[in-house]
Amino acid sequence: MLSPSTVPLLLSFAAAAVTGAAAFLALRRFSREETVASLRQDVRDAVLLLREPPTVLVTGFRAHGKSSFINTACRALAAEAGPMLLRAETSPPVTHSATFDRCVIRAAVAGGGSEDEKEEGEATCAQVALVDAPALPEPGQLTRADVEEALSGVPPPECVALVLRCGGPAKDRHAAVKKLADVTTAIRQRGLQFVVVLTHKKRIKSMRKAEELRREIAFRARTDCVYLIENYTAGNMLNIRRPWATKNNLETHYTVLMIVRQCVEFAKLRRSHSIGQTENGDLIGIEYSWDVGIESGQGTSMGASGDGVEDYV
Ligand SMILES: Nc1nc2c(ncn2[C@@H]2O[C@H](COP(=O)(O)OP(=O)(O)OP(=O)(O)O)[C@@H](O)[C@H]2O)c(=O)[nH]1
Ligand SMILES: [Mg+2]
Repeated sequence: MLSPSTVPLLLSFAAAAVTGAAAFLALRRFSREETVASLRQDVRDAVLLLREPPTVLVTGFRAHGKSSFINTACRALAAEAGPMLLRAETSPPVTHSATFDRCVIRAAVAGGGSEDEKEEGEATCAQVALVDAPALPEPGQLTRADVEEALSGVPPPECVALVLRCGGPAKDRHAAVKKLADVTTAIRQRGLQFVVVLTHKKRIKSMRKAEELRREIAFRARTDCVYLIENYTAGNMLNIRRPWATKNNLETHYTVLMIVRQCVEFAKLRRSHSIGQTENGDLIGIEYSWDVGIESGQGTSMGASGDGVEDYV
């Protein structure tokens, strides 16, 4: 039984513990915000080193979150807060692609966290060109020619972000994953590097499941550049307390900035392989030594025999 004199002592211990935990959480949040700001600054520095904005093609199957990924990237790159601004049109899954035409969204990259960096950011314009493209045909009908067509549009991509939904019906997901090896082979044969973006991360129930999925996709696509992300969506705007405000999520911010950083690096690498300079500093293209071209067989259904997947499992 506690004596009455110990109660105030216990209460002050409890208060101290709560204050300590709150301070620890605030410190941790502050340091995560600092990390995001410094990553954004790193993206900005890398973009400014390239003389022209890098061009990233965002492609994938219908309603897997391509346009939402672009909106998410724009928000994180511009360090926006408050209402979610939609640069690319999104819609709930329907029978046809919500994105009809290829369009280029120029995402501005803000400076880091400090006032000096922000002022400098406003003065020098750093941009990343994100190409929002109509969806690839459904996995069952996808041909090599379809992937070729997606890759050969204007402006020519320097890197590809291949968007795949984690959640959704298992049958659809399985069909999309089955085609992954073929799609990524076609991208590689075009001399392009790519990242795989797995959207709807919250649908994955546990960290273990998320890691298993990441490994499986990495294995099939033969790349380590696989990222899981929960996009910001129009649905996030329905905040009862503050209507139309979308709360920023540090994990989403960090992931999308990491993806863009990787794409910038791939674009830089591609330019160093493909671009020469004339005497007056103009850029000229030269052939890629590692672009082996697409094999014949255009119009044939990719992996129709079911191969191209089993090869990797
Ligand atoms: N919960 C959740 N919903 C998402 C995510 N990404 C996209 N969505 C939702 O999925 C639906 C389709 O998203 P879009 O961004 O329009 O997909 P898309 O790939 O551009 O679609 P098309 O242009 O029609 O091929 C929308 O209702 C989005 O709000 C995500 O990471 N999490
Ligand atoms: Mg779209």
